[in-house]
Parts: sequence; C-alpha cells; structure tokens
Amino acid sequence: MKRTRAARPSAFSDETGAGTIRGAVRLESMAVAEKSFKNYVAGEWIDAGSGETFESLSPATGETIGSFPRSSADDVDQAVSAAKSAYEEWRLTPAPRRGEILFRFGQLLTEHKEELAQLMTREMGKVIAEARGDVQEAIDMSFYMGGEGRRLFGHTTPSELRDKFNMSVRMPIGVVGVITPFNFPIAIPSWKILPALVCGNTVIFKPANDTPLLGERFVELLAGAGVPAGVVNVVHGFGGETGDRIVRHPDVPVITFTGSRETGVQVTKNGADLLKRVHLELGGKNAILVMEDADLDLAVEGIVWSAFGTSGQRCTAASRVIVHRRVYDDLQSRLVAAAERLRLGAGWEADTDVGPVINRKALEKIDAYTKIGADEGARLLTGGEVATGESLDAGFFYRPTIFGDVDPKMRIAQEEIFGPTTALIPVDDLDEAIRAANGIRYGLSSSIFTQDVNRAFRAMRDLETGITYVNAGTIGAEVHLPFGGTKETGNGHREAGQAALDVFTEWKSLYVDYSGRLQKAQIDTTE
Ligand code: UN1
Repeated sequence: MKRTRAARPSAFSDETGAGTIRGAVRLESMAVAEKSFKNYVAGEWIDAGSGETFESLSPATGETIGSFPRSSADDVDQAVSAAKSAYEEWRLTPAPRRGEILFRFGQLLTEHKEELAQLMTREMGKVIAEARGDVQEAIDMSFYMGGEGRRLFGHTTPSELRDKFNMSVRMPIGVVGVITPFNFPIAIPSWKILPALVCGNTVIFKPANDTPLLGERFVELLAGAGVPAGVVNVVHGFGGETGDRIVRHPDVPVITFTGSRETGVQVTKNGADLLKRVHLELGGKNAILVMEDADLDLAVEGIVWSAFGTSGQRCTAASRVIVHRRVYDDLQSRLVAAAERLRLGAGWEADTDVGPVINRKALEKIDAYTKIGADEGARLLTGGEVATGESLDAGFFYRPTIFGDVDPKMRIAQEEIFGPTTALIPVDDLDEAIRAANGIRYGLSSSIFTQDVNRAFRAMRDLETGITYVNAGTIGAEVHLPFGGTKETGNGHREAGQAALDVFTEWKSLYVDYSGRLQKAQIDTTE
C-alpha cells in the first residue's frame, strides 16, 4: 500500500484515548511496500536538507530494507530548535497527562508487537522470539514510566526553623539527545525516551544507522499515542555527522548514549565544553562463574543463552566463563556439544537458534578476534569461522565460537568482541574466580552458578559489576531495576528503574517561610 509521508501521523487516531489506531493494516504492509523514509521534525516527515540518503540492509539476506535521510548538522539544528520550542508547553503539561500518553504508547506497542518483531528480525537479525522480547521490554517500560507520571516523587523534610516548609522536587532539564545502538532497536530507545518524556523533557533521537526503520516506527507510534509535534524528533544518520552535532549542540544539555567505549569517551569529551550531563552505557566483558558444586546442566543452558543469544551482540553477553578446574572438562565438553547443536539461519525461520551479526564489519571484527585468540595460544574448541551454506551466504553469519584454556589477561578475555564468541578460563577456587572476573576495565553484568548460599552472597558482594545474577546467565535485566555498570562500562549513571529519573531531572530544593519574619538558617535556630 502506497502512502504519502506527510499523512502518516494522522493515520493514527488517539481521539478516543483508547489507543486504537486506524493505521494497523497500513503499518503491517509498510515494510515491503515502502522503501524511502524520512526524518520526523516538528511533527512533519521531511528529507535531509541535502537530499542525501543511506540504506538499511537485512543482515540475514542483504536485502534493502529502505533508504533514510543522511542528516547533516543543519538537519540536527532544525530538529533541536523544534524540540526547544515544544519544551515550554511540554514541561507545563501535567505529568499524569504525560504518563497517559505513555500508557497509550504501551497499548500501541502491544497491538503492533508481532509486526514490530517481524520487522526487527528482518532489519536487525535477532531471532523472532528475542525480537518479541525486545518489543515487550519497551511495553514494560511504557507502563512503568507511564505510572511515574503520578509519582515523580520528591521529598518533604522538616526545617530547622519554625514556620517554614522544605521540600525537594524533580525538574525537567530541556532537550535530551538520544543516541541508540542497533542491538535492542525498540527496547533501548524506550529506556531513554520514555523516562525523558515523563519527566517533561523533549527529545532529539538518532537511531542506529543499522536499524533506522525500527527507530522511525518507534517515533511513529509515539506520535500516534498523542505526543505533540516537536516533543520527539527523529534525525537519521551516522554518528560522526548527525550524532556528533547532537552531542555538541548548545541547546541539548543532556546526552544519553549506548554504544562502544571509544565513542563514549568522544561523547564525553565533546560534551565537556558545555558541561553537559552525559549518560553512558558502554561495553561489557561479562563473566559467568561456574563453581564445582554448580548444577552443570543449568549452567550450560545459561551460558549458551548468554553467550550466543542475540548472536552475542548484547552489552550483557557472557563472553567469559570462569570455571572451577574440578568441573572444567565436564563443562567444556557439554558446552561444546550444546554450541554445535545450535542452528544458524534467518531469525524469522522457526528452527533458527542463532541469527546473523549486524553487518560485514562486525563479521570481520569477530573473525579477527578468532585469529587473535589463536595467536595468543588459546585453544579453539568449536566455531571460529564465518558460517557458509546456501541459506547463509548472503548474510553475515558466524559460527558460535568457544575458546578453551584462556588466560584472563589475553585480549580475547579482556576486549569486547560483540559476537558469538566466549572464552573458558579455568580457576582453582572462588577467590581466583572473582579476581579473574574483576580483572577487566568493564563492569556491567556477572553471574555465578553455585548451590552454596555463602559463595553466592560473597559473589554478590565482591563482583565489581552493576548487575549480578545467581544461577542464571548474564542477560535478562528487567525494566524496573537500575541497569548499567561500574568502571569503564559507564560514568556512574544508571538507566531503567527509578535511577533513570536521575538522568533526566534536576533536583530543586524549595524553602517556604511562613513565619512572617526573616529567619536565618544556621543562625536563628535556637529560638
Ligand atoms: C544491551 O545489550 O545493551 O539484560 C541491553 C539484557 C537486556 C538488555 C540488554 N534486557 O540483556
């Protein structure tokens, strides 16, 4: 079905407030019917000023998903100015009303869950069950942050003086720059945009250039839920151009970025001249500890899911497995057998376990790390090659890869590979396991498989990560808990949960003196 772009937002109807949309059929057919997409600025669908475009490709087949505006600094400036104008009205919209829009958005995501998941498996590549989970995470976040519209709690506290009232409240900050990665193309935008909105900020959003269609769908549904023109703007493009201008723009006081450590450092430096608030969620080199008393069947399941789920392209992926020597051989052979049973294929095929990686560059990087591991003297136990075969040749598939006898200092045990590669590290006891787990620059997620409650609690205390699981893998965070990491995984902020509100608000302290006298704090306190 062919449509005109300008008409798109009006295809949604939220007049009833019931979250029903007339565009459902149109949306389902859009992915195949339409190939040329636009930016969304001040409620209008527009091209980049230069008219330049880039393409999004399906990593499973190489087919073109669509072409998108390659936005320049001028396009960003226009979108920021729209977000800045919309801010005045949006910050004064009562927070419960803002929350209701997020509830409607949650309903729309629910109605479009299957269609978004199908689109995701084509544009990003993850298997369909995981794609449904990605959309579900955004649904959960919509309802969680929607409810925040009626909370956004501050504090009241006694004054040290008579007839005086003290409180602190959360205030919105302004225009938030949102820059997201390809691996959770619906969930991660929701972690950033929804709390930003409920707190009263407006948004300029650059989705990953590998998954622009999902970013655009996200914003389209937000518009359908009733987000006013200018409150959320999407500009497509590349980090070095579009993203860089967002980061440096003087009217964007808050930047939230998920991506590589290297880019995170650049974002920090480039935002520093204007003392911007920068929230970062960067790399991980997450370890699963398997103790000698672990349930090995459960551990193998947890490792396979955490190392090879999403083709290892999660910040939380288990790229290290630290194993007690007493169970090392047993675990290794079970794990290799389980990895070799995994079926590679397009994410939409019912029997696929592992989909493609995002693009050729990623495939080459993953393969380069296989060579690095072999050169370092690690033992390649399985995988270690680009997967070929009739249904795989057109896409970017890599065989699930396991290295054995890995020294914790090797590069394959230190650097983020972001692919289906994991490293087995033998240790003699829990202390050595924790030392190895902590001996890296990152600190996102960790896990321990043990039946011993004492060991579990020691691990929960001593593993230097923002997230620790007991008897589960390293992936699978829920939206109402803080998400983020220690050390060089970030810069101390957290997203999701209540912690997200700290990124998107400033505290304001209010003192109301109703004594009718000038009372001096710290001085007139004896009366
Ligand atoms: C990420 O990879 O950046 O806990 C996010 C998890 C998912 C989110 C991962 N809920 O693995």
